[in-house]
Amino acid sequence: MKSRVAWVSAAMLFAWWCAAPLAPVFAQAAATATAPKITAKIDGEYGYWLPSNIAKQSYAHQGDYLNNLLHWFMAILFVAWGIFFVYCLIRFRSRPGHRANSQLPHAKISKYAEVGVAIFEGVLLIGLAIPAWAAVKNDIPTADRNPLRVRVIGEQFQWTFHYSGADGVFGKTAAAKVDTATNPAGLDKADPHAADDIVVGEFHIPVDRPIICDISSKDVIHSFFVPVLRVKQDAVPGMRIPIWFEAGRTGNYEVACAQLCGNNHYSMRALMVIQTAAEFEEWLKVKSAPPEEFDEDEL
Ligand SMILES: [Cu+2]
Repeated sequence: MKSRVAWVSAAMLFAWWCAAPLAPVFAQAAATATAPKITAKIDGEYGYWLPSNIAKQSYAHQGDYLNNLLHWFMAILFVAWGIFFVYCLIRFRSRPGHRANSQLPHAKISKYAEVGVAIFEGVLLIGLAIPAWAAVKNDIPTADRNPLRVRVIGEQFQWTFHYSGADGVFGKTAAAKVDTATNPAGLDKADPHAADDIVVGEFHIPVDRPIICDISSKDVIHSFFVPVLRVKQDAVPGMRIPIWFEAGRTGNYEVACAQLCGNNHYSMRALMVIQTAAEFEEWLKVKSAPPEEFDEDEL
């Protein structure tokens, strides 16, 4: 009897020990269950391979090309090495009259081959990868191409998009003014430039016009990810990191977070609406208009 009580107590203690660390997780999940939901139909094909590519900037297409090339290259390597492996298993197996030898051969040729591969990889990194990445990050569209600048702010677990409005100047922001529900960008309403600023949870952009996004985060590291535009950039607290792209097709697409940023990371998504220039200007006008005064006479 005594031992049964001891066993039950031990089992209960063990269950509590397992479940206790989960309590804050459940509490946080309940608090953030109000993450924005996307009800619009998402365009673009999402199949077994990459999603459709609607980007106009060249790095998006070069990336897809390199991705395809590397997969074919790896497929050929995989098959070739597989055949060589099976050949070696049979050729050097232990059998009557032949003892399998586990000693590595000390041939000079393999040492030269290894040094050659290391030099080749160094050339690939310094001569190809670093210049390619520098071109993507540094060749930002200049003012003559009339790029649209949008601030993108990540937080657990939503994206906020801040537009400068008709005056083209962002209003002042301050961390002390941030309120997730009423002022997610921390806009200083006293600043005259802030009057026409637009802060929304939906990402509206015009088609066929370069977009420069300044990515930042309010809490942990997130990652701004638009699969159909081949855009991915970490959002790091305390930094404002630019990334640029240009959409070539209108429609509804999805912005995701590509950095495991907490237990509701899966729900950190936003609707991206790519519109014609006229539709986008109309949307800007409607959004930046001051709220209508309440008129008692109209009742
Ligand atoms: Cu995130």
